Order: sequence, then C-alpha cells, then structure tokens
Amino acid sequence: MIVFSERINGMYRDVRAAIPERNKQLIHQLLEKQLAGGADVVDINIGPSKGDPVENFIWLAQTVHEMTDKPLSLDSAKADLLVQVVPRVRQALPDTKLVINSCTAARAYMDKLIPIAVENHTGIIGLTMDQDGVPGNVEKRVECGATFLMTALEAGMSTDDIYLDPITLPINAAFKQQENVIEGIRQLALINDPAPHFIIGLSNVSTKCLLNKLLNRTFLVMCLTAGLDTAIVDSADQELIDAMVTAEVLLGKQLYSDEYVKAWRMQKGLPTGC
Ligand code: THG
Repeated sequence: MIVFSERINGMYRDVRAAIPERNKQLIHQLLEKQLAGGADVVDINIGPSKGDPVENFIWLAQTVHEMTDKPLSLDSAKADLLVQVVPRVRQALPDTKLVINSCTAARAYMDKLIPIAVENHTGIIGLTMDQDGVPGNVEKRVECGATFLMTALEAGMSTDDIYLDPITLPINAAFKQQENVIEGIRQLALINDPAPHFIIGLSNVSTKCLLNKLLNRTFLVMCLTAGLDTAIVDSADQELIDAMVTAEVLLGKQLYSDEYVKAWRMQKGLPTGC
C-alpha cells in the first residue's frame, strides 16, 4: 500500500494559519508525526490560506522538503494554480518525485494538466468525474476512469505514474455512494491490465461524522479488498495503519509473522519501539 499523508492541508485550521505566517515549526511538527506513522508521499494543499497561492504553495513544498526527501503530491482543485505551481516546484526540487493531485476526466482539465505532468515528469491523479460533476452511479465512474487512463497513456505516461480516484463522498451526506467507489475500483482494476494505481481521499468518507476514525479504518479495509493500493490518510492514526497492514496480511499482500505490524515498520525503516 502506498500511503499519502493528508495532514499538511489548509483545510485544517492550524495549517491554514501557519502558511501566511510562514510557521515552519508547526508544519514540521505535524509532518514528523505523519512520517513516523509510515507516510510514503506527502500530500500538500494550501486550502483557503491568505496570501499569494503560488508563493504559498512553493513555500509549503520547500518547507516539507527541508524535513524529508519523500515524494510530494501537489493537491489543488484549481487546474490553473497547478499549471503555475508544478513547473516551479519541479525547478526548485529537481530530484523530488511529484504527483499532480488532481485532474478530472473533463477534456479541458486533461488538456491543461496531462501535458504538464509529461513535461515535468510527474505522476497524476485522475478523478472519475467530468464536466457534469461526480457521477451518481458506477458506470459513469468507470467510463471517466477509462477515459482518463487512455488519455494519459496516449500522451506518453506510464501506468505506474497514473492514479485513478473514484471520489469518496461523506457518508452523512451521500448515502449509497460508498459502494459505488468500491465497485468502481473493482471494475476498473478488472478491465485494465496492467492496472494503474487506485487511490482515495479516505477521510472524505467521515467528514463531520462523530465516529470518524472507525468509519475511516473500516472503509479503508473494504476498499483494499476491491483493489485499492494507495490512499490519502492521516498516517499518524496508528489504529488506521494497523488495520491497513492487517488487511494486507489477510489478502496475501504481506507475509504473516507473529509480529507483522512490527515487521512492516522494519521494512519501511521506521522505529519499532524496542
Ligand atoms: N481525492 C484526492 N485528493 C484529495 C481528496 C480526495 N485531497 C483532499 C482530500 N480529499 C483528502 N484530504 C483530507 C484532509 C482532511 C479531511 C478530509 C480529507 C477532513 N478534515 C477535517 C474536516 O473537514 O472535518 C478537518 C477538521 C479539522 O480542522 O480538524 O475531513 O478525495 N485525489
């Protein structure tokens, strides 16, 4: 499983305030916990922070990179912002792996962002939605995912650099959409060989829900059985990571041993606490 950490995101009030204040210490404190939990990629999103969005984004990328060489996922729903930011971050951090997060399957978005991914040697996350919004059924999600994948491959990208995101909506507001995410992953994994990566923004499922951590870890395990191999999560949530590793062991993706969580941490070069 590839773990993207979600916490360096201006949707969180502390990060939103830290960005215009250029408060590196706060970002580093949060990041340290995400890395200690097992993050492989750091998703960064400036959210609605005050100030110049391009300069804020570059500052955030550099601040994260000061602590880690891990790949960065440049997260914004604004394609025009990503068009400006990606080449600047590529120039500032020439040896860092980058992922563009994200691009819809609408023609106008793909025409803007896929060439940026190719030119700057980045990965890209394709959302299974188009100009008509988030589909309410599996069929349209699969169609959008297939369109995005074909377009990215035809532009010269490799399957390993493409992540399809079937779009997770909150359980308290979007009843029955969660099973479409699971079925979407299952069908897109079946019809594409070799399959791209499948990713979700896990915490979306529980936004403003009381039992958010329980919802997150249960939904993660359900998606893993369908073929999810990547997720944007709070990697400092130990119970979530333990559930993820356990599901991988039970699905035969990790070897069982009596201390399989410890073994997983050792494989990643993380401290095991003894
Ligand atoms: N797909 C892709 N990228 C994404 C998402 C996705 N990026 C953003 C988001 N979704 C994933 N990251 C988060 C980060 C935080 C929350 C949800 C998803 C979240 N935060 C609390 C809330 O809004 O209730 C913040 C509250 C607080 O300040 O404590 O839920 O789906 N490709």
